[in-house]
Amino acid sequence: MPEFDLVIRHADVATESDRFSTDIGILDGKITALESGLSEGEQEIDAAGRLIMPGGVDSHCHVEQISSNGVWTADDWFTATRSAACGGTTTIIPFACQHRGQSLRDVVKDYHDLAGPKAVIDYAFHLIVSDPTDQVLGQELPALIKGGYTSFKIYLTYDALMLTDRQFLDVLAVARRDGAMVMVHAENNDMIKWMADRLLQAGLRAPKFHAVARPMLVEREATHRSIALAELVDVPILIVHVSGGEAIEQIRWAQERGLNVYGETCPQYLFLTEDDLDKPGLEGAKHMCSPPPRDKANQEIVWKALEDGLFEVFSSDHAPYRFDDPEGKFKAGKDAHFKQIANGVPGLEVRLPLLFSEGVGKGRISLEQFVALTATNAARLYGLFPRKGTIAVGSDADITIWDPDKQVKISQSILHDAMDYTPYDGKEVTGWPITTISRGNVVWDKEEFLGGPGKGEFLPCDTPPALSAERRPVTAFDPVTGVLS
Ligand code: DUC
Ligand code: ZN
Ligand code: ZN
Repeated sequence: MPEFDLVIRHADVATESDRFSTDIGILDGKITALESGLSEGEQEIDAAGRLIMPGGVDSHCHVEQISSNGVWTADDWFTATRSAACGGTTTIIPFACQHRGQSLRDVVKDYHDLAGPKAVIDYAFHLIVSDPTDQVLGQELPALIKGGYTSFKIYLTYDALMLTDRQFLDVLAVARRDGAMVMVHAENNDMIKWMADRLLQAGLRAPKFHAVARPMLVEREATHRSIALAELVDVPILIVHVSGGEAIEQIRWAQERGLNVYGETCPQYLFLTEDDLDKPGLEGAKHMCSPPPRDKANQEIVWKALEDGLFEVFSSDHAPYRFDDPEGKFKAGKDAHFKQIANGVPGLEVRLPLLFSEGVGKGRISLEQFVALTATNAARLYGLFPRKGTIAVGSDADITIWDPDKQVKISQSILHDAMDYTPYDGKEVTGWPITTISRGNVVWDKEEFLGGPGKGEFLPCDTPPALSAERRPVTAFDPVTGVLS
């Protein structure tokens, strides 16, 4: 009887802090041995000449979620997780999104019903809180946090989802009291609406005006405001999908003050620009997301911040809406104006290869940084480490084997999501995940998907470690009890 279900031989392993050669022994979905010369496994993989890394953890993606404009994402839980697996990702953390009037508990149950039978890889949930009633704040959130939903996203824009500053403070206070990470979509709603109304009145309807109505300062203002509100409550926050220099300046300012403010960026801010929204006809819609991609100078600033360690995580923000589909981007019709076009871009499968090729391959970030940004930091930030995000004895056997020299021209035809386009069409990359292993099972190998629906497991998240850090209130007012301390 072999000692292991699977042995990976001659593994050149990269983690967030280390590089070593070893065999990897896997039993019952866990890594149980890391040393050379392991005894035989029931299955064996020879990884000589390849690179072995922890499977990616994509901590920002939208799966089977309905937008505030009433459009469903193109991917369901099967196609999204298949696509993730084929791109080297083994854990995703999408959202369970509360719309006003809904009980969060019911929302979470509904998302579980969708995910359970279809997920190919493991998953956790962030909660989108859009209706922080007394019931939600006082009962549902505390119970859900105990149940392993230890992160929330809140919006400062979109009429249907956004919170007022006061509601945001209420959510922050619950996060502080019960131990949860708050993620913020930081854009100023009134500034956007004020500009969008004027643009539309002037007959300016094309996709490129999406970017005109959401300039960098809209993001800068909301980023700064979020930092100030979190500072008042003295609780960590993470600013999601940071697009350029002015928001980065705010995060750097906060970090230099010693505040626990984290940042996330995404492929669209490294590889797309606002010029992509100005492509002929309706093509620009393929590149519409919020915040929008900025100019080349901002793209370079985002790269620099990634290199310097300002960002904690690099996520896809996969928000897929098909281009040529009456239920997709143009559900409101082909003559829809920019506010009516569904807003988001896909990216689950290309997130890792894009950053590997342009970041590691071009010498901008180290391999260790790559692993940290794409797997380890997200696992740690959201309370999944060390089960996920690393290669260590006792961790889940979530492993990606890379061919660092494989040259690939990205096109929709090689991807495994349910989309009809990729915004990265034609981009040539070097390095691709050729095998993906999810809890010991090979789910992607030799350009073939081998996984199955329902094999993914729900991952309850622990208290994010940042919430366990010592507090240092900035005022005499205790933000949880409301009394002077
Ligand atoms: N925010 C997201 O996080 N994703 C897609 C669109 C948006 O506004
Ligand atoms: Zn957002
Ligand atoms: Zn998103």
